[in-house]
Amino acid sequence: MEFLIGRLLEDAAINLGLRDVVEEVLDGLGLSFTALTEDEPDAALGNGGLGRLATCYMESMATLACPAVGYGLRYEHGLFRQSFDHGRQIETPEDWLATEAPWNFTRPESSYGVGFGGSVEDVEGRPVWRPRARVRATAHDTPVVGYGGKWANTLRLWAAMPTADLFDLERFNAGDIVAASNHEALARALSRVLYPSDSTEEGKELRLSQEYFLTSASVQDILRRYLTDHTDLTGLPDRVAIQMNDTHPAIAGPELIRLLVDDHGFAFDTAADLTTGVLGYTNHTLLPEALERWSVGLMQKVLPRHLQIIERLDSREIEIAGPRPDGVGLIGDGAVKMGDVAFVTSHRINGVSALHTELVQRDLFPVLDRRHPGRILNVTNGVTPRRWLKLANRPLARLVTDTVGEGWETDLDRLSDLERHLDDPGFLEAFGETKHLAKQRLTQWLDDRFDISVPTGALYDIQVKRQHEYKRQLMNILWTIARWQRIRRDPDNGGQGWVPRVKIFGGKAAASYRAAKDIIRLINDVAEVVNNDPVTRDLLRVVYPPNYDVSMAEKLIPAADLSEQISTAGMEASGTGNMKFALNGALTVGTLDGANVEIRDHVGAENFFLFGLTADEVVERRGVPGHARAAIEDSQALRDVLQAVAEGTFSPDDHHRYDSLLDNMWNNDWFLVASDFDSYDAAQSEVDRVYRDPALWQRRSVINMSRMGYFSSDRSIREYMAKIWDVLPVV
Ligand code: 26Q
Repeated sequence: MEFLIGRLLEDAAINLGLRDVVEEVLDGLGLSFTALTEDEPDAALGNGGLGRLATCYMESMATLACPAVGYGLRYEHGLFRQSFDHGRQIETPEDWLATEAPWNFTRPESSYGVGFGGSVEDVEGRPVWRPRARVRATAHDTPVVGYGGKWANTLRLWAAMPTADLFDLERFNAGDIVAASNHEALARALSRVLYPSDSTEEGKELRLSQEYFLTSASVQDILRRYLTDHTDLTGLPDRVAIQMNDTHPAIAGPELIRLLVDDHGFAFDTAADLTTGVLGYTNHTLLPEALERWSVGLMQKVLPRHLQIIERLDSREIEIAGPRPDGVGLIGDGAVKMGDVAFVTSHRINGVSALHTELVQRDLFPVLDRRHPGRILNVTNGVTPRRWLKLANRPLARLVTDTVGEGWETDLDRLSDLERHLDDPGFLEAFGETKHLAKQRLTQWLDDRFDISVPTGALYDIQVKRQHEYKRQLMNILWTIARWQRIRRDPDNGGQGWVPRVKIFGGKAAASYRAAKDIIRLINDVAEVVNNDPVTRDLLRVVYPPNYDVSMAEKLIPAADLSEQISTAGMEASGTGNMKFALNGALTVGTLDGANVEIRDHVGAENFFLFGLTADEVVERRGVPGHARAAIEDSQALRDVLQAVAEGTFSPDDHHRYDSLLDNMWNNDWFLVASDFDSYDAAQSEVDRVYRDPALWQRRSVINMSRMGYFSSDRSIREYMAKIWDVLPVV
């Protein structure tokens, strides 16, 4: 459902080996390459990590010559644009299609009908679905060029159009004009807008219809392609693999079974076996509110035939794996559980980091895992080094080539050669210079774009990601307040001075997510006070540039000294920003969560600022009544911070602005900000200590970068190819 693409021009130019040539030619014409690239809209057809991962994987598949099509929706409006009004988030519609899209190739010949609603009739003992409405899906293709330019794949995005077939016309002629135009309204709505909620359940009929529209068009396209070269559909699992990106397309199982049974005459069990052989399911979240469930009533209304198939799949699961405990099954509490549907229709289910996969096994699918042992496996996420190093950080990429030679772009383990230069003063100086340059580029941009001025000589401490309580931007800003209070109390820190810090935040909150929006406002309110305080100005700044997107990430990440990966343990499935920062030489302050665990294993515990409760301790602590109150009462620093917020220090015009946030801190604190605060504070002191020793910091920075080879998305894709898809490169 999501591809968070960003801009493509420079990416394509790099992968074709033409970037510098293009720049030179444009120079000769008096045109600026940078200005040209910035003319391209940043395509944000995704919310966050899941959509960006899909895009990195598309790029890696093209680079590895793994023949693949990425299927998605051509949303007219991508993720909303974020701006701030007196610190409050305002959402406005995004308009990436407003300008001519040079990457778009419309394929009117690739077009399919997708049915909705209606009823299932029994025709001579066979079920026949008679949909009430039909919408056409038309393909819009974007080429995805692999590094080296030897192979390209296709990103195929479906646009919804009203059907002009007899079906409508009959109704129209019969005088049912409203019903006939309902199709038009449905079609226009289907690919109109991306659902802007990251990890929150949206029980909307339109969302289910969007999911089915994407899935049906894609599965039909896959069968059509297969049948142009083959006649026997029993060979499907040997030739086709479909990987579901979370449960958003989980109706793919029932849909493929429907097409095999209803259109191609297969027996149900054969169809189900073929389907399971084809499908794989990647889980990206454990948050209960993000696990998709559709009420039986809604399923009956929108997809009556699929509901029958799901019921049949449910009985089949018992036939295959034997009697099962009460309360287990694809349908429960009046709703279809899409995670369970995805599980039983897939031959492999994977989590996205080692810890996450363990939790998927233990907490999400304990029963299904026991009944179908060996289906769950781990594929740790990765990021493409082409975009996230070569494109985003050209000076550093050049230094890498000068130091380890050519070819690291497709063999990221080669970064380990950097460690041989840990005592080479020439290399270290050049390495330091690349960080300095990145900071200069960033400050220049902040100044040009937002009129924000920040010092370049400070520690750049960055947290950019979607706003969500479990990611704990709140802990970060509360700590920033503590820092401000300390500097004010003792401006020269007992004679040793303060490490100057620039605290940078970025990220959008779902429009309806009240708590996340309160936190955004608090960060902006704190920035207003702190940045205008003459006592602390040179030592502490808080910056929140609005509308964080892929292009902004490319500017921020290279400039970071410190990467904030501070989620409540057990809640961040993997994280991928954590990998991008470390690849650009940032050190991480983080919890034992998601891929942080593996990053720390790779870079060495001594090169990672660890703090906080473990995932098991988090579960235990939540069971302790009054844990938040106790933690606050134990922490002088946190008490002072909360008191300042409560007194209206950052909201002088409205002392009650943060009442609900504070009440939640004292009396609930599900995400354990209070419990982890002192431990985070200690880790931040250690950050200061190491940063005061530039040689030590730089050594750790080089080590971090040099050990990031494992986190290339090429490694992840090779694992999918070998362990799930059973496919080899075609070049
Ligand atoms: C569901 C129903 C209705 C509307 C929207 C949604 C919805 C949309 C997006 C639910 C979830 C998402 C996105 C989830 C996501 O981005 N997960 C992230 O996936 C990354 C890639 O694996 C991980 O690195 C992150 O840890 C995980 O949070």
